[in-house]
Amino acid sequence: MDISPEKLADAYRLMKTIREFEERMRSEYQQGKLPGFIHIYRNQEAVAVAACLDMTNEDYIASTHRGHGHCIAKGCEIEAMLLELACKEDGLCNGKGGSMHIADMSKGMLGANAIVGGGPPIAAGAALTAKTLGNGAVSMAFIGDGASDQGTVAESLNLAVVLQLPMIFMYENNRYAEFTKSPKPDGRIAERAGAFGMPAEVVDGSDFFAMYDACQRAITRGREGGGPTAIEAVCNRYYGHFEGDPQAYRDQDELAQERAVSDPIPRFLADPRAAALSAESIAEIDAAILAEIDRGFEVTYAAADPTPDKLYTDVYIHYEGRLR
Ligand SMILES: Cc1ncc(C[n+]2csc(CCOP(=O)(O)OP(=O)(O)O)c2C)c(N)n1
Ligand SMILES: [Mg+2]
Repeated sequence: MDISPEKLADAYRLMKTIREFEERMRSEYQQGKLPGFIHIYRNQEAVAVAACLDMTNEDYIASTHRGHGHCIAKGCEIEAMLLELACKEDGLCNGKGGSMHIADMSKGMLGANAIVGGGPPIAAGAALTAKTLGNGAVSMAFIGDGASDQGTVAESLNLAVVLQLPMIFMYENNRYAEFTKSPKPDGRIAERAGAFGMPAEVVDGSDFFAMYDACQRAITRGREGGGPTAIEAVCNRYYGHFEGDPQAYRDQDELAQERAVSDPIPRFLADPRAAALSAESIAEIDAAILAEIDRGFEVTYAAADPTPDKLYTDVYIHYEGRLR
C-alpha cells in the first residue's frame, strides 16, 4: 500500500475533523441550540476517509442518514455544512436539507438520505453516467447493515453487475439497525454481494490502512473498467442510533469493550505507517480543526434563517431547454 505524506496528513485531518465536528454538534444539540434530528458517525470515521481519500469532485458518493462523516470526507466545507445543519439561508442547500438531506453537487456528494436503502440506486445511476461519459469516474454507495437487506440494494447490485458499472458498494456493518442487533455473523453481507458476481471482501472498518488498501483496489478497478466491487467494513456504532438514544438495549460491558478497541484515530496514530506525522504537525492540525469549527459555529449562530417567501422555491427543478 502506497500513501504519500500529504495523504497521510489529510487522512488524519479528515478523521479528526469528523470527530471534533460531531462532538461539538452533540454538545450544541444537547443544549437545544441545533434543530432537527442527528445520527452520529463516531468510530466509523476511517471508513468514510479511506473511501474518499483518492476521489476527486468528479467521483460520486451517495450517503445515508448517518452522513456527516461522508460529507466531510468528500470535501464539503465545514461552515457551509454547519449553516445547513442549523437550517440557515446560506447553508449548502439553502437550509432546506438539514442533516438528513444535505448534498453538495459541486463535490459529487449526491446527498444524505432518510430512506434506508435509498442511496444505492442513485449511486448506480451516477455510475452509469460515468460509464457513458467514459471519464474514468467512480460512484460509491454507503450502505448500513440494516439497509443491506433492502430490495433497492439488491436491484443495484444486480444492475451494477449486468452493466459492469464503475461502482463500489461500501457496506458499513456497525452491527446495529436502530435498536436491533444484527442477527447475521460478520461477512454475510459481503457473501451476498459476492453472489451477484463481483469481488467482495470483509475489512476491519476501524483500521484506516486496511480500509485504504481495499478502497484503492476497488477504485482502480472501477476506473479501469473492471466493474463493481463490494466492501463490508466491520465497525462499531459508538453512540445510540440517534443523538439522545441511551442504548439501554445494549449490553454495557460489550459496548465498553467494543468502544475501547474500535476507535480508528488512536489505531491510526499507533500504526508504524503513521510515523511520518510528527507530534508538532498533529498539534498544528488539531488546533486548525478546532479554530475552523469555532468559526463555523460563530458564523452559523449569527446567520439569518430563510424568509417565509423561500418556502416554495427549490421545490421543483426546471430543466430549461432540455425537457419540453
Ligand atoms: C425505508 C426505510 N425503512 C425504515 C426506516 C427507519 N430507519 C431509519 S435508520 C434505520 C436503521 C438503519 O440501520 P443501518 O442501515 O444498519 O444504518 P445505521 O443506522 O446503523 O448507520 C431504520 C430502520 C427508514 N428511514 N427508511
Ligand atoms: Mg447499522
